[in-house]
Amino acid sequence: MSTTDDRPSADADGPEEPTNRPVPADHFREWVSRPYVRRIIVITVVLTLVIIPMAWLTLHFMNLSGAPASPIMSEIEKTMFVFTVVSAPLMAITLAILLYSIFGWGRVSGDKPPMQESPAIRGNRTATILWISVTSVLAFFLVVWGMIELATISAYSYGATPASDQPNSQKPLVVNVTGQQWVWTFEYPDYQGVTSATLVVPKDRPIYFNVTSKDVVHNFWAVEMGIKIDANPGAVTNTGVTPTKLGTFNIRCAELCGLHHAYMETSMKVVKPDEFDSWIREMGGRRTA
Ligand SMILES: [Cu+2]
Repeated sequence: MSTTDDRPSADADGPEEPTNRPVPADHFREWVSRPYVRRIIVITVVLTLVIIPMAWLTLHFMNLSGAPASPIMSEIEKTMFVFTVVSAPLMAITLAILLYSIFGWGRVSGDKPPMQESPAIRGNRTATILWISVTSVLAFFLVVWGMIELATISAYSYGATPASDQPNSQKPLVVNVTGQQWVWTFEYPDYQGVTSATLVVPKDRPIYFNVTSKDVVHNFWAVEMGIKIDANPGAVTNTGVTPTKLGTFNIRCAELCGLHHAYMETSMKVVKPDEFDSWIREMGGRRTA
């Protein structure tokens, strides 16, 4: 009963099932119209429509800690969301093929011969042109978007420009950040060198950070602000941000730095400008610049 031409019996909803018939180069349309190809396309569309709201929900839960608390973080989140949306169909088609391979063709047992392999569409001109143009457009979009966002974020973060050279009418608040195993220290050079284990800053004022380390490499990460930079021993790195939301946010070390790395965290309090001034007075500081 079994010959190489045996196929599983055709089911009610369509006689077309994968066979090893060759696909001529101009028969791409015929291939696309096959029931199993059409089913995979439908699953891809459905999964895409599921992935996009899931990405939105993930962002929503991430933001429960207060993000985005700066224009930088808003830009980063926008980029994460847009990139997830444009890559959702690719993730969906991969999952669709995987799921259909596992469940769509069913289990083969007994006398039933295994489903024969579908013919390759390798060398098909339509498929090649479609594949190359779609991926090129996607890659081009990601590069252009990425470069624009990088420039935008650099402009917000003050990059490596010293605080005194800022064109901004509002003078940035300088904070010297020092990492050491396993604590952070914040010094305010404009206020007689007030130091604190908690970072307190006024809202809506640019903050300029000089970051360094006393021992090994750490990484200063102000989570909801969207800034992160290495703290290297013997060198100073710079970054900056303008907090635009009142509240208490997280500061973490983002570079594995030893036994208690996971506990190397503190908080960042963004307060109203007058509250900041009274905090400085409480700390015994006075404006020196
Ligand atoms: Cu560390």
